[in-house]
Amino acid sequence: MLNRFIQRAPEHFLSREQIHEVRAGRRGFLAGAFAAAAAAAGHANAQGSAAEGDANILNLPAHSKGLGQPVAARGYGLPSEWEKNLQRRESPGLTRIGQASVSFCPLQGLFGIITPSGLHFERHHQGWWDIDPSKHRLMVNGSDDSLLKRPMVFGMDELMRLPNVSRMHFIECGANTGMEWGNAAVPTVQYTHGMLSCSEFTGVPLRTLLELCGVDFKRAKFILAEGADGSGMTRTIPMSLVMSGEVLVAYGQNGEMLRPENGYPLRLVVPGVQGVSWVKYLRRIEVGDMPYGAKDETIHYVDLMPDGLHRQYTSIQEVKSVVTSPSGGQVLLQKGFHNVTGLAWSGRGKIRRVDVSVDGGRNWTQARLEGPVLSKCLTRFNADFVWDGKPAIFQSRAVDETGQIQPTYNELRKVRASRSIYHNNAIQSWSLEENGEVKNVQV
Ligand SMILES: Nc1nc2c(c(=O)[nH]1)N[C@H]1C(S)=C(S)[C@@H](COP(=O)(O)O)O[C@H]1N2
Ligand SMILES: [Mo]
Repeated sequence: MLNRFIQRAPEHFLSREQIHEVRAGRRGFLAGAFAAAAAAAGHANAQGSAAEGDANILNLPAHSKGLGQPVAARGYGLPSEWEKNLQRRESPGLTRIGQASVSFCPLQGLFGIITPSGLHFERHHQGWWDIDPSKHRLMVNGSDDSLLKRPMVFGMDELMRLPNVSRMHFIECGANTGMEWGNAAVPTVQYTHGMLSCSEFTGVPLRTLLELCGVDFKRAKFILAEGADGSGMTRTIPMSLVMSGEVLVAYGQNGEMLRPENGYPLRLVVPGVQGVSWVKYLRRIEVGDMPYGAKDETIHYVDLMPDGLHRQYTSIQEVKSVVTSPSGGQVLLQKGFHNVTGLAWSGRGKIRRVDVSVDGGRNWTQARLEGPVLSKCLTRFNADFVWDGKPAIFQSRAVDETGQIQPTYNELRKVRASRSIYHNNAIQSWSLEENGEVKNVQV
């Protein structure tokens, strides 16, 4: 369809005779006779118009005639050689050093809702580490002794003996789409929306640990989470989220241990809340009775409002969606049918509905939500599009189960102006030009 396999011939129609030749070639080979294959190869030289057929199927390549690789040639499997283009990518010049930067997830090339762990976006304030799990500890304490009876220090083996749960959730950096506040700034969905990923996380509900430590839940209203890396990452999280059982002290990601880039061996999972609260290399939880006012919640991750004041503690990621394909930088090679696909999510719960427009928001049709549709998780949507060769503008607009609707840029700027960095959930537009190229635009 698009430029994922640009070398693939657009048409695959074969004549009845050609189909017969292909089948005869296979049988002939099995019988030890190569005549049919040779004839097929001869035919392949006459490769021409689409109506002639795709000659690739007429050849018997080496992999049809010899022995393949043995088992366990790779103890840990890797993607195909042909998929090398699908990579996390840095935005050059975004930060001075790579240790305080972001790598963006290639949303344009992914299917379904789960992000392969090796393509999960990365955001480090001071670089990543591969910490020895046998030496890692998690301390749970109170801001004063009356809030928590038994301060405790857990090793990984102790945590992993406790009852665990596995849940699928998205994580989105609060700064995702932050470069687009003023105008269309970056070319691809990888850079506009790629600080977004979704995994199945496994861990112990934080509530379980707090119960073990004897927390006074009537008076303890907040927790502070602290990471073990040099960034001094600390965030306040309201106890109400912890009490819901959703906040996890997680060690598992997509069936295996967390990747080092994503906080190995322990990270906090705070469903629906911006990524910065998902503290990696988690080393300490403190229970308190008021917000901590840490640096990463007072001067960073705040919203600059039209009156010049900053709004703090806007942690929930509001309803949002994006068409991931066709998207900026891709090329439609042909007129006719194209599947339009994308992702929708909300920090407030499930996605109720996604509408898609192909004319810049004048007309909308309801997209198909592909299951499962889970709370605070990515939801995949699909819609049909038949391209007549004329320009088009793709948009998607999500509605969540609380009735929140994703705003247009005009609607969002009326409330938030355009000098913010964080929490941009506006409708994204991709313009399809007559030559098939797709570009980032704002309408
Ligand atoms: N210890 C620690 N935790 C951290 C960070 C960090 O730099 N150090 N970055 C935060 C930010 S801003 C985000 S968006 C998420 C990114 O998680 P990821 O790197 O697994 O995608 O981790 C958060 N947790
Ligand atoms: Mo972030």
